[in-house]
Amino acid sequence: MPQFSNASPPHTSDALFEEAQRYIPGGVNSPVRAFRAVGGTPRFIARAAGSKIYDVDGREYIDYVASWGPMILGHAHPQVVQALQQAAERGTSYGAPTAGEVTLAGMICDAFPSIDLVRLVSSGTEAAMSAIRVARGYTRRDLIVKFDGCYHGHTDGLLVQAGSGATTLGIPNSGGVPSSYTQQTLSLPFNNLSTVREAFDRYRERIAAVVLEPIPGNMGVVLPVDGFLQGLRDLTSQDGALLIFDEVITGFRVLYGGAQHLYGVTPDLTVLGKIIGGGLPVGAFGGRRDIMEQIAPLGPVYQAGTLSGNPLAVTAGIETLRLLRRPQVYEHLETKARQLCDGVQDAAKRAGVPVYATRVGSMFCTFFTDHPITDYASTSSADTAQFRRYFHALLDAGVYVAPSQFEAGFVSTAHTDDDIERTIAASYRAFQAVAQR
Ligand code: KE4
Repeated sequence: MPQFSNASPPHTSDALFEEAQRYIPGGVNSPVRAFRAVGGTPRFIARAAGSKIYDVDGREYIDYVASWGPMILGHAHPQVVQALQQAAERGTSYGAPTAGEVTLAGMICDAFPSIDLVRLVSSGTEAAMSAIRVARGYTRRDLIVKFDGCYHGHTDGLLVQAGSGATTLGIPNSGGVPSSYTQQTLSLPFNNLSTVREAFDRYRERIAAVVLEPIPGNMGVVLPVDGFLQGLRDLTSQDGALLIFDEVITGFRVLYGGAQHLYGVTPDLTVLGKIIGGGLPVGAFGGRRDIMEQIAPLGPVYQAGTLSGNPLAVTAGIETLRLLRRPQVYEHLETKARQLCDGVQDAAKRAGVPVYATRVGSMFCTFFTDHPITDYASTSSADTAQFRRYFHALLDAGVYVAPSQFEAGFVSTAHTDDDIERTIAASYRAFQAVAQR
């Protein structure tokens, strides 16, 4: 066991990153945090409040990562913090049912009419993995269709390379995943209904489910083309397969009822996470009663978790959703995010840097390309070297965006007009830095 010296711990990001790499693979507990796509030292964060985060070197940043989505109210919202403090004094985990779980589950079912029953878990990965299992258990079929560039957590069967056609079964894109684990997965191009139709023709009545992010946020933000989501709904219904919306990012983000409310398409199962935990570990999967009644202890599909429905986590989730239910919240998020993204796009134009900007509500992405981005293959046109320069110019100017071209940015209710104006000004200077190279 490492012996911690009693000297004062390192207090700069550089020193902490060096120390972290002694104990943690890559010095981080999730790969994207390591800044590998942009280079440089990840900033170790000391604290956060509202729209700001503060690193251990005392620098302040306007934050658009929002812990990868959960912090839609900004950081350390007083009402959430107070509820957590009170909950902690009542104990942190009991391994027994609690009233809070009933409240949060009820709020989720009220927000998503497609969800009759919901099971709380501790991460989006766990929720997606469990939804896939119950879909297979319900349909008694094995094949799963996903889409290139959509991420549903790190469950083995979904870690497949971008597909190459409607009939090529998945090949692992991660070490440690036996090829047999991905042989039941088809990965198809997003926004391309004809390849999905081909898959159903080829594998008639063998596909258990089609799973997707209705608005992908893991290849940057990509918008579903008109008719794509409804087309998937029709194809799955006709074949007896299930439609699973992974709304870990979009749930309670683009609207209180998520993307399924925004686009008016009803999935059979929904995967949730991030916002429903208010920054603490919560995931959830739910849907039609006849499907969810397959889950233990009611049915034969096993699923379990020590900290599922954890009292502190559901407390943060309940307070967050209560605050999101207030009138005009999503209208204000829409106005603020539009102001930001229009300003950034105008800044790029003034600096002469071609960008393709996407946004749905308060989730957005600025691709460094002049080509439209409609699927994973088209994201290859993005100039990641330009993004890298843009990222560091913003970081040096006190604006913290995701350290990868292929992630989503998020506006919170805590971002002020001053934050937005400062970000637009910093973006213009960052675009100029890009243009000068
Ligand atoms: P978690 O297991 O990380 O809680 O959730 C997995 C997941 C599932 N579905 C979607 C649509 C997701 O976006 C995610 C996780 N998102 C990434 C960021 N794009 C989490 C950040 C990270 O991996 O560190």
